[in-house]
Amino acid sequence: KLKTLIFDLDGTLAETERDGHRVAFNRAFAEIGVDWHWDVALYGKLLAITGGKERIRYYLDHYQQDFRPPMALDKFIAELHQTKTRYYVELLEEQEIPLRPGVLRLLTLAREKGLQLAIATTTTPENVMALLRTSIGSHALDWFDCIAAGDVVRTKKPAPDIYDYCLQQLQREPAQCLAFEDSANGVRAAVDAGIKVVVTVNDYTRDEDFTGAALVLDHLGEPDQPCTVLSGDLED
Ligand code: XBP
Ligand code: MG
Repeated sequence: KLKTLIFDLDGTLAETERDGHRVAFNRAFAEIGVDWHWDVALYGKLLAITGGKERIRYYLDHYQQDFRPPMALDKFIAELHQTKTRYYVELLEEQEIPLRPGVLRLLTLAREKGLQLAIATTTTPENVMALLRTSIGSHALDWFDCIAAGDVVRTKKPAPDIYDYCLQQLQREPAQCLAFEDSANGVRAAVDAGIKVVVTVNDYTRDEDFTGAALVLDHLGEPDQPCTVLSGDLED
């Protein structure tokens, strides 16, 4: 029986990538004085690599081969990523990125029905807190029994590790859970953890391969319809 809904954050709870993370990366690049710029199209390609630190490393390897960091590469990436996180949190505080359509309704309905909520994301814990705080309010942090984020696991999505971690923390079986994702990497992670997954696509992920997903939707917002996800068919 369905007990727990597990949500990805970036692209699923909110459209954080293009006007959030991407802008924060660019502000961090400007702060350290490099002329790198991730436009919307390039960022779309770089999204194939999950995790901000992993994405920066990939970019250096493939687009900036001549760059020599002023310190050990790992330290350089870690510091640059911390700067990026600072800009991302500032950006959310300046201008809220709203939840995607239907998300708040589903969270509210799930809570009313006694379902447990969790988050399994690649992004940094500070970013999860900031997004929940600015889009819903600080009280929303208490809605989630597990917030599994970032470096708490060694290998990020598409590896199933973050979902495995979440299941372990919650002492749940995969069959008791339903995941919500927006990307092929996220679907792979959930499916490989044995969890059924509903996809809500966005402009960056629309054409990706969602093999293994239980359902692919444009979004969760159908205000006049009963919420199909909770109506039972996925519980079998
Ligand atoms: C999200 C990500 C993250 C964010 C940036 O993937 O890949 O890297 O873009 O976050 P998913 P950090 O939605 O599949 O979890 O810079 O904090 O890593
Ligand atoms: Mg995502």
